[in-house]
Amino acid sequence: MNDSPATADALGTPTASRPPTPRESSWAGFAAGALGLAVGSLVAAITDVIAPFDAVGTAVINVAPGWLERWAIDTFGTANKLVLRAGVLVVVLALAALIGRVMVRRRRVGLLGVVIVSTLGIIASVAGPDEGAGAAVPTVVGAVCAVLVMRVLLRPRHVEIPGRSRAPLGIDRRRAVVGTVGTFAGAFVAAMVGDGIRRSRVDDYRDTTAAALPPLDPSTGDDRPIDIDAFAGAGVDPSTPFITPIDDFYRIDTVLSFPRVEVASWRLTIDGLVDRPLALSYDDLLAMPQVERAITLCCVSNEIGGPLIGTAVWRGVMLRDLLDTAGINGDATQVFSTSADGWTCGFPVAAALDGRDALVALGMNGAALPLEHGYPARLVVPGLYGYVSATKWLERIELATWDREGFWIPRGWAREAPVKTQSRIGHPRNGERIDGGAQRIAGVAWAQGRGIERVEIRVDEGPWIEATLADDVSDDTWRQWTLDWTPMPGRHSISVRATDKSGDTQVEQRTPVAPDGATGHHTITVDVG
Ligand SMILES: Nc1nc2c(c(=O)[nH]1)N[C@H]1C(S)=C(S)[C@@H](COP(=O)(O)O)O[C@H]1N2
Ligand SMILES: [Mo]
Repeated sequence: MNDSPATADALGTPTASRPPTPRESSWAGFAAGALGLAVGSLVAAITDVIAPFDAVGTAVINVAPGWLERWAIDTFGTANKLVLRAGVLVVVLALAALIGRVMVRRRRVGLLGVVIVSTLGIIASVAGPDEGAGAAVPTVVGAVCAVLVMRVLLRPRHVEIPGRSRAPLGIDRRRAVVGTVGTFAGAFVAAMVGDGIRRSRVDDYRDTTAAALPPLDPSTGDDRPIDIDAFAGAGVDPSTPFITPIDDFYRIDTVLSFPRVEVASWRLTIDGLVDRPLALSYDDLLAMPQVERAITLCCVSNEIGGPLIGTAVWRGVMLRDLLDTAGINGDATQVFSTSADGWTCGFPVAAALDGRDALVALGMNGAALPLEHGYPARLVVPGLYGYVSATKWLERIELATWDREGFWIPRGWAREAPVKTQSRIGHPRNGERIDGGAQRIAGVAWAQGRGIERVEIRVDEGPWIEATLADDVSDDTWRQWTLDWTPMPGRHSISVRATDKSGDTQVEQRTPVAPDGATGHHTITVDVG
């Protein structure tokens, strides 16, 4: 900021002065940027609006091209959001360092940089479906903080030179280092406090939503409750219990912080091409006949053998009952739904009416839906991948035509996406070293809507051998299978293929997950010692 020469060392003895080096100014920018981000996050936590950081990450998800998102889910799986956050952090701090460097010589250009970055933050923040102008405040406060701190860190020191006036000394290296480190420490504390506030808020919300649903009452038309622990075959494959515990249930969505829906004022709107639009409260839905169904849900992005699949006992209301009440207009071809976070998807009207158990689910595995899985209500449609059907934090079901496009469709995924027949080896694990002697190979196979007829295993280049199937709980759930095996020592490859009840056998040919789900056999390699 000041490069006029002066003289004095740290003790006040005159020496040659200098402006901050590019390195010092970059560090100052970096530290000030970190503080700005953290303060923004803290202010957002206090005022209960979206953190600028999350807002930018969400904006990246929304504008990213489909191939990039596919690559991210493919490469990082459910850790993709962690990677996204880290990416946003790196980019913002790199920009802050650059701005710090520019600021020393060209203050206005530096300030312009701050304005541009914060404008992006503000736009991203106020763009959220539930955010107002107040969401801009954290970014503004954070940016102002960052600029002020940067000025302090890069301010030249002045000395009183006897007999002369004040002379700028240039930057004091020690003070710059201490100031920069102190700023990082401040950023850390602000980030931690903000995070603590946010966590406790989510915990409070979780407590208010954890109330048990009223038990099913068959005398009022509800289903008989399913005894989750009593499912046959529950222990067939130790790595894959028949019902997936909530904590192990995969989670895929586009939000960085899930919406906290106010249940008292929440309504499920059913409108569009219907005779009688509906707006149903949570209690309205609970007052309708409740059904309980075990249904396997899976993600189109699940690689062969991958983890993005789970089976839960879903409890709620039949979608077709709701649509019957609303009265579907004959022109409707798509059931198009929207979530509280503005995510959308759609599936053919036929899938809601063809007799399958499409549900508006309020409960999962005997409790209210967990926040992560869509509280207060979500759709579950057996036989369709989640991205076309399973809207979490459900707010609106619109009867529409196919000119409406769900979130993933313009990003390169198929409009219609029935689940493909698939199978997975759960035990042993790929690459595992196992003892010789009697072994058991085990896993699951699924073809929701059609059901599993047969599962076969092939070891090395041997013949396909039929596995033993566990109980056939329903066509909408996966089916566990086992095969006893006494291997010879050495390395073996094991493959699995399933045949569904319509007679189709999984093809060997591998295709990628996009646009409508992977094909191919799951094959693992084990070393028998
Ligand atoms: N609101 C919302 N609902 C959503 C999504 C989303 O991104 N946002 N993702 C869908 C996808 S791609 C899948 S596979 C399922 C996953 O549901 P789960 O997270 O409960 O396993 O939710 C679906 N519902
Ligand atoms: Mo998905």
